[in-house]
Amino acid sequence: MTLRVTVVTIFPKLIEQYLNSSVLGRATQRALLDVTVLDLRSYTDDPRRSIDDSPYGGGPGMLMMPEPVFRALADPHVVRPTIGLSPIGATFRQSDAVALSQLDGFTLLCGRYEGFDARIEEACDRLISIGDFVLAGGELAALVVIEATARLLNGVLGNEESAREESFAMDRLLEHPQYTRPRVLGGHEVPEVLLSGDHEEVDRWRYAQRLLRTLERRPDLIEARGGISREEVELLHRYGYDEVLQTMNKERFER
Ligand code: 6GU
Repeated sequence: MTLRVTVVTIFPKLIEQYLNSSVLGRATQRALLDVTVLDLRSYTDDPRRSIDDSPYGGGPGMLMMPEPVFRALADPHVVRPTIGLSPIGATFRQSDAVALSQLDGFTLLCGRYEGFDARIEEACDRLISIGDFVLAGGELAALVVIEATARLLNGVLGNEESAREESFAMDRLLEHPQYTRPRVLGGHEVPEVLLSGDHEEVDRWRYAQRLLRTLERRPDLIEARGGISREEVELLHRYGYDEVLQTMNKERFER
């Protein structure tokens, strides 16, 4: 099945350029993804092709006008849900990418200027932000959403990557460290266990590394998954990583 995505933007070439490369180009070639880009300016009705106007009540900057957007959203290519890209939206997460990848399609509306006329926001089924910072427009955010979603479609990634994806989705831990050749680089050696050929031991070590990294770098993820289990504490203990456990409030983390 093909995921049908429509993007409404004033920079259609910017979107198309990126879509033709990388993972997204491959997904499109394999007919797993079909992106239609609509140029917002072609839905204007004045000779200057205006798409922005100054805000009522005064203040700096320009707002995206509602009429061209409403005309664009009436285009037969527009597949619902309609998602407005805006810093006031809900933060986009991996779980959202998973949910979008299971739809028949969706439409992304890229904002530019200081924001949308509020009636545009109301017309969208939902608003999405890609994080707590401000971009000049929604185009990069649209590409982020499309890439995060399309790479989850069956057949876009190889089997190996899909399996790793599954493991992240299930236990929500960061990736373990990985190494390729050379074995020794300026005194930094590849951990012995990875050369041992003992696959079960490698799996255990990797799991301990994932726990360790997540505890150190993203304790918020550990909290979100409800702490770490007794078996996981054991495992860290086995590899001598007691220190990281001691520096944390054990009560809070143990589940
Ligand atoms: Cl979706 N749009 C803009 N303009 N800025 C953002 C964003 C979106 N997400 C984070 N910052």
